[in-house]
Amino acid sequence: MFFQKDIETMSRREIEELQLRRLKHLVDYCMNNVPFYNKRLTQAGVTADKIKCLSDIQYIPYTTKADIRDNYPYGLFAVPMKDIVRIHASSGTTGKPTVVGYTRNDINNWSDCVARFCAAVGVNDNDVAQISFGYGLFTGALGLHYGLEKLGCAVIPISSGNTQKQAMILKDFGASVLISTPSYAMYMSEVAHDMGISNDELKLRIGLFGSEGCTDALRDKIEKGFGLFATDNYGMSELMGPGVSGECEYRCGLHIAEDHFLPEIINSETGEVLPAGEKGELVITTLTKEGIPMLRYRTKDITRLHYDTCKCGRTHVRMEKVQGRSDDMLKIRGVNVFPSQIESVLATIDGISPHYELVLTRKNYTDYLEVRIEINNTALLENFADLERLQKDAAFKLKTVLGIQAKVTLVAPRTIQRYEGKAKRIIDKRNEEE
Ligand code: DLL
Repeated sequence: MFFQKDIETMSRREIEELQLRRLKHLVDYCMNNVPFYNKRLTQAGVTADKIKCLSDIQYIPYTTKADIRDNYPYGLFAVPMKDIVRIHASSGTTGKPTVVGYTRNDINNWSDCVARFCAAVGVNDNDVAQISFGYGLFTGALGLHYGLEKLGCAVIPISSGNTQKQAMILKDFGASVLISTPSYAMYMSEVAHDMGISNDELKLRIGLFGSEGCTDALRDKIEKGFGLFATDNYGMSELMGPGVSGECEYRCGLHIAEDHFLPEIINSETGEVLPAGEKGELVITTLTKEGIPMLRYRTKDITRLHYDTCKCGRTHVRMEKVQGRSDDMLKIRGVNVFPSQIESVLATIDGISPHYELVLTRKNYTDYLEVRIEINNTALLENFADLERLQKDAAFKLKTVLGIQAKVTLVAPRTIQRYEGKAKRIIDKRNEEE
């Protein structure tokens, strides 16, 4: 099923003409409304009339998360605050979040993009959709909410957490579509079965999962666990939120909404643009965003693009499932966590050394983070009260900055392994459970 068939099935020529027109306008728009871009573009000698074809995009400098951070909170906004109707944020690499703002048009385009990928896997106005993403600064819940409402679904904004209640509502309210991270869906299906709820009592038929990767093995388990058709969708707050791309019923890649996003694949080390079909880092230019436009934003997500027309009839390019990151960002219970954030917290605490290890585990399909920190004074080991105070202080500060609970384990001086080269601080055991 299509939500905007004319757009979703445009010929390649039409798509490229539209993209070029929008790209030229965007360059002008950024030049005139965002001092940061004005400086960058001027330094690079780029003006809208120098962009003659799509490949001329290569002359525009990349934008990174650090650029957003350096202009915290609103420095990259292209409109005055009176035109912003929504603000979201995601984790930055330091304690400060990455802030994004939306105009009314942005919200409208965003909900179109979300409605498209929902319709593409068969969601329609008869559906009852349970949104089990956390409502808040995270883009997942409200992004799906507006898109599903636009499609005419009955939305249950239950938010995340309280899993037994989630399972009860799934059954009692007759939800036919579930929206969550894949790991939370898996956990919820186990809780539902433990509560004695069988799939026959549920009306679930489609899962719209995203915000983190999902292996084929996990997808199979969720499908069996809940008796639904599990689909993947992708996005990020800096670009909009969910809705950048999503699978169709054939699940052979995620269609990127190419009228709003212009994708490129680059070599993440050299910055060189790679030919179609090669694997590398996804770079996206937002073609229509008014609130906080992004010129060649480096997503750090590794994937590959396929331009052949899909069996579903959609012509918009498909990206393969995200295959990893070119930086060290971790997704823990759907939340972005950077080891550098943890380091910045630890640096503020007296009594601990800069040596630490992050141990990630998964139990009941839920991620757990343990931060093992070395104390710097053996004498502390003798004093239980001081140790406990230190541990609580670290746990509290980590929770404030990361937004998720971490278990803090203090260990004796010189017990964490030292490395001569790049330190290996992350021990990820999460796939051992699957
Ligand atoms: O996770 C937006 C989103 C919400 C997408 C709900 C889909 C559904 P951020 O919190 O800014 O935004 O995190 C963005 O999450 O760069 C990827 O590394 C990762 N990610 C998002 N979707 C997927 C996916 C939202 N389907 C970061 N598969 C991105 C793998 C994903 N990784």
